[in-house]
Amino acid sequence: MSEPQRERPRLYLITPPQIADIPAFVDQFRAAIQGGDVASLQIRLKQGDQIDTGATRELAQAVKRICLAENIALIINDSPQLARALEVDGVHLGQNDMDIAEARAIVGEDMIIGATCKNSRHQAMISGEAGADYVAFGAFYPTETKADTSPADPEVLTWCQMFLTLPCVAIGGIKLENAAPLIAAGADFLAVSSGVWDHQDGPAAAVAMFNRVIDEAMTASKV
Ligand code: TZP
Ligand code: MG
Repeated sequence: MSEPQRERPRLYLITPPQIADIPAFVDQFRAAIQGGDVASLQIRLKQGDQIDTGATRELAQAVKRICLAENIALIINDSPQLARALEVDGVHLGQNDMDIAEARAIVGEDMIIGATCKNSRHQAMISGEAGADYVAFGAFYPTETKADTSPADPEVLTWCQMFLTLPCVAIGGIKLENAAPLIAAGADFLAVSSGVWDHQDGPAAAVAMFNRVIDEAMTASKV
C-alpha cells in the first residue's frame, strides 16, 4: 500500500513592498483570488527597513472582508502589535523582529505566528518550540523584492516534512518555471510576490498557473 500523500501545497501571496495605489491593488487582489486557490495574503509594506504602518492599516482594512469571505488568512509582516490592533489572522516574524514567545503574549493563543528560518534547521526547531505555527525557509532563488537575503537549499523542506510537524513555507524568487522542485522537495506553501503581481499575463492567470504547477508537481512528488 502506498503512503498517504501530504496535504496539497497552497499558494501564500505576499504584497509588493510598496503599493502606490491601494484601491487599484485591492482590485488586483480580487482578480488574483478568482484565478484559483490562495491560502493567505501577507501584507509586507515597507518604507526602507521599516514597516509602512499607514499603508498597512489602509490595505488591511480594505482586504479584511474579502479575506474573511474567501477563507484567506490575512497576515501582517513584522509587527505583533499592529497585527493585534488590526485584528488580522496572523503575524510573520523575521529573525530580527520580536521573539516568538514575546509576540505570542501580545497576539494571544489564536493568532498564527510564522517564523523566518532562512536555511536553518536549528532556527526552525527553536521557533517551533517557542510556539510558531509555521516556519518559512528561503530565499530559494534570487529575488529583487527583498535586499538582504541568503540562499536556502530545498533539502531543508524535505527535512521539515520528515522531522517537524509544523507546515513549511518556501520563499524567495519563486516563479512558475522554478516552483516544481520546491513542491517536490516538501514545501507546504509557496510564498510568492513578484511571480504573481508582475506576471506578464496578470495575477489571475499567474494564480491559475501556479495551481496547475502545484497539481502537476504533487503527482510527481516522492515526499
Ligand atoms: N523573504 C525572503 S525572499 C522574499 C522575502 C520577503 C521576497 C519574496 O518576493 P518574491 O518577489 O516572490 O521573490
Ligand atoms: Mg521582518
